[in-house]
Amino acid sequence: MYLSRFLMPTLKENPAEAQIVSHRYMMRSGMIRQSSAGIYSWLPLGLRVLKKIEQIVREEQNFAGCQELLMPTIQPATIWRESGRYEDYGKEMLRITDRHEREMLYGPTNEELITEIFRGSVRTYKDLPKLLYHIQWKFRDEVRPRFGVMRGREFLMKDTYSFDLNFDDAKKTYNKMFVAYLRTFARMGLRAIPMAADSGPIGGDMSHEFLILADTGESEVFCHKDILSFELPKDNIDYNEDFQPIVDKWTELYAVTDEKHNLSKESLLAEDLVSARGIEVGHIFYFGTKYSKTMNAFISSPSGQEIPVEMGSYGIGISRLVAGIIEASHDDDGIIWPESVAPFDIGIINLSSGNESCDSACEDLYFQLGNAGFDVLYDERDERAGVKFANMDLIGLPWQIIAGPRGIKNGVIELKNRATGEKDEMTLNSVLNRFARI
Ligand code: 5CA
Repeated sequence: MYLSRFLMPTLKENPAEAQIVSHRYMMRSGMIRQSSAGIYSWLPLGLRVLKKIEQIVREEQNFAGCQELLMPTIQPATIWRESGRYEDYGKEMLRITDRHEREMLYGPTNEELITEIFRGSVRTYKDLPKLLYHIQWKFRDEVRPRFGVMRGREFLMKDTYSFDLNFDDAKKTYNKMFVAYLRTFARMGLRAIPMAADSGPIGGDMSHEFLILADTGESEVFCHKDILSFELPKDNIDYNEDFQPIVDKWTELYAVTDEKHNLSKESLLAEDLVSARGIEVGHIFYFGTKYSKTMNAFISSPSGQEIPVEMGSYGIGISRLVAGIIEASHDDDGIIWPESVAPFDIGIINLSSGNESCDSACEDLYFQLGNAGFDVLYDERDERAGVKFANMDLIGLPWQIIAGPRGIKNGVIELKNRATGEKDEMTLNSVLNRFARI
């Protein structure tokens, strides 16, 4: 992509309303634009990151044995009346009436709709387990939408729903998702810590939030310091394994969100307790038969009885993660994207646009790297070097190729690593070879 053609309305100044660094950098780099309170358009740079995160989540869900489907954003009120949550959900639910006076709503979550789909499609234990997910926009009319996409009113969530025959199977599914979440967040360069949490309006009695620690986090959390250095699950994982030992390891030390904080029964030394702030990027729930009973999602068991199916749900805040990753990875000059979620892999800065040899070297690199499968953003604008450097640092691409007339005369460019700031002088060919090997 040529930068001159890319819609990236960068801002020099920090917008007054942006109180936390991720919101400031997302606005300044032109990733998002507010449409109304807590509702944003995703501009091309932001959408690229959102899609990368979505794809990592999708790959990890598929690998864990989940199937993707897509439910609508608008749901009928009838199913929420069946579960009893229509009134309970209160003002956070956006209620809509259609032209035929039918009550509808913009889904804040999908337990009811998936249960309705399940009961219409699955009748016997032989078809279990089932793990279904979608990646869809949600709407919650939050009292105080704030911090940009961190707490939006419209936000993108991955929500998985599980259906099992009995508690033991449901627990196995819960454990599988627990491990899948550790892996998913690690792929984005994040250490997300599972913490025992309240289940809130979703319900149920077993629930963990996954939080990344950050001073700007909205949640107050408490945990044993050793959890912060636990090893993440290994790369090659077999989902037929029993994950109880991994889950036990992560849950036996104290780690809770503030609603669950109670040290009265703990034997925890004061010096081992970390109290910190965190960003909730995922939340998993086991709620058993809460919805299947009220909504009649029954299956025939091996003994021929009709029994309510055991359920759980598992959410990841995909749009919140964009901001969460920035909170975890930035410096004073801007964002530092982990390679796995970067909007482009490489940025090329042409320090002398219009100079024939600079232009042709940059164009050559741009096309060769593109052909090798890299996403490249090429700054060929007629702008001052300082502006180009500042923009490139702000948007945080992992690699910058800096080409100036003096170097190009000798066939060399500078390769800069955004995370470390290290710069290497390299010939054009060695740059190409280097990326060919990645
Ligand atoms: N149905 C369940 C799980 S599938 C559910 O709705 N869980 S949740 O309420 O915990 O939301 C899942 C994730 O969505 C949260 O962990 C959080 O990362 C994200 N999320 C929740 N509310 C917002 C919001 N207002 N803005 C951005 N992300 C949000």
